[in-house]
Amino acid sequence: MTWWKEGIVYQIYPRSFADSTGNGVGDLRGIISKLDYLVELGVDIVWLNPIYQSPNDDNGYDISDYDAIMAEFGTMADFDELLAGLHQRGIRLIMDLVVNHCSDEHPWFVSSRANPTGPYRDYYFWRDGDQDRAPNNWLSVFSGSAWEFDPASRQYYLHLFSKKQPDLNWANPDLRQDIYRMMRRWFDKGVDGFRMDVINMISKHPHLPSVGDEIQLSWGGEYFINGPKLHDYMQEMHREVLQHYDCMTVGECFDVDIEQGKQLVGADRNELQMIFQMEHMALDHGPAGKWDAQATWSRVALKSILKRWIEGLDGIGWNSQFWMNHDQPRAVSRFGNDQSFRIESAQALAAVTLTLPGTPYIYMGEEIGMTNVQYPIEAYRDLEITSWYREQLAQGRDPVQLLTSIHRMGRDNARTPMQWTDGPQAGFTTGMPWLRVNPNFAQINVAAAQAEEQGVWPWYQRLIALRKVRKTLVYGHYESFMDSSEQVFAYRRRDANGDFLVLVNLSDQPADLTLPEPVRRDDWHLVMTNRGPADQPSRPNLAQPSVWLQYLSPWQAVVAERP
Ligand code: TEU
Repeated sequence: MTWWKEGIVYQIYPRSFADSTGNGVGDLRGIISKLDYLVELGVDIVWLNPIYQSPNDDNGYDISDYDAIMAEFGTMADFDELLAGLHQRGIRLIMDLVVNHCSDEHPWFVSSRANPTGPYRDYYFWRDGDQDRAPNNWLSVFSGSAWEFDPASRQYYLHLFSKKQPDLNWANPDLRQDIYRMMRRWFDKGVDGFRMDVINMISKHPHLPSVGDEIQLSWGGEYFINGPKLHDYMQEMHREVLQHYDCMTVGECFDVDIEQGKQLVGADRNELQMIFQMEHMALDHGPAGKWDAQATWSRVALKSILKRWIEGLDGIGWNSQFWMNHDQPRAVSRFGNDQSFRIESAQALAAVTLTLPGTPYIYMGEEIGMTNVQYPIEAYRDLEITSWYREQLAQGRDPVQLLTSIHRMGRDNARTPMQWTDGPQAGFTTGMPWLRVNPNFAQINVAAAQAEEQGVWPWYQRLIALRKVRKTLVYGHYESFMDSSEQVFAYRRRDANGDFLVLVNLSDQPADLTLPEPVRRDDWHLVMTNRGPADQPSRPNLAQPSVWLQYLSPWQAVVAERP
């Protein structure tokens, strides 16, 4: 079954999607109330961010009970109803598997910390150190040292993320079997797969060595990303669990090159079916990483990254296509133009991910062109934002500069509540939302977007419908043109069942089209475009000496087909 290749994924961040109780936090019954919306949009698979019991230090990515539903989100009965509701509508559900770490409130860790000689001590990384000298100089992703001192046992434990997210020791076979048993329980409930959180971090260098001169806190990625046993663990997980279910897996993998990608998703590798390669998500990271407010990015580099991954994985594995997720800023603000061309640029970005090879992922709100926000610092809730801001402020950085970076790249940009209507709190909640609603909800909301015939939502709906009926857009050969153009992303998708030409102007200026002769001459008929005279003939023949193949308007996308 290749439903996971042909399906279109819609990512729901449950905390911000729809609140059914009025407590200001999205929940499972809120999602249940929107199932017909998902059918109307046309998506086939839902990826749900973590819904398990959690103290929410990192909004559910710190799990204290893998088998219970977070109380704020509802009950297991609500989950069962949600899953049944999705399946009744032909929509599959993939859950978020967070097994590089768990919560420090998980019983395993509580026991591990309390009993240095107990069975769970080795489920984590406990190492000697003294009060002011951690076992190594690794940095945590969420600022500061990756080690936390435990006065009772006078040892440190490793946490690559927050100190409430202790890393699990995958070298321990008992831990691995506990994880596999948990996965089977969710599969046996009918779940259709997993998105696997930072899964290529689960194998650490056995000696956990410091980086460089040991004194300076440094990023230790070389010692825990794509580690020595990663493939052993992934192939064991496949043997023990995944091969026994008709399921979908997608691994969140930082710092993976094509060769490493092939190791993870090659059809004969029996590991994962696809990964999120994150290279294009770091395009606008500067020397200071993601928070560098002055960093810019190039469209040529963006296109070459996407092309490299398409061609690099072609024939042996599969690919995912996405512009954002719950950790990234809003796509139309980052890669489009949310001021002068918000609708057109949102449409142009959709035209790319929904016509490229690979499984397309739509993050909730992308389909209506939701944008970044500029809140005062006290309005932010994300642990990554607040810990970075505190650390940088302590180092004497200018708060205005820091806020500029947060406005540009902060994860809460993606986590503001879904904007359903122009009513109170955008129809997300009848209470006070856990995170402020974007003030532009009066203009940007589902109800308004669905009513806008030439707008973003109908464009997504039509593109999704096109991809579902024309499998050439899923499986067809990919050939790109105009690779050196800083404006235009141009490519052809063809196989025995179809021949499509996709032309997208990813810029604010008109763009000349310099397609190679044979392509230019071919008899292209327009399938859809987001600009140009609304009264154009339904399917003008683009091969006529017409303006269509001479230039594209700003953010114009054209999908054409050779009949
Ligand atoms: O993300 C991994 C991660 O490093 C990101 O949080 C990173 O900070 C972000 O891409 C911006 O640079 C995963 C989850 O997606 C994230 O939500 C969790 O906070 C994190 O792991 C820990 O589980």
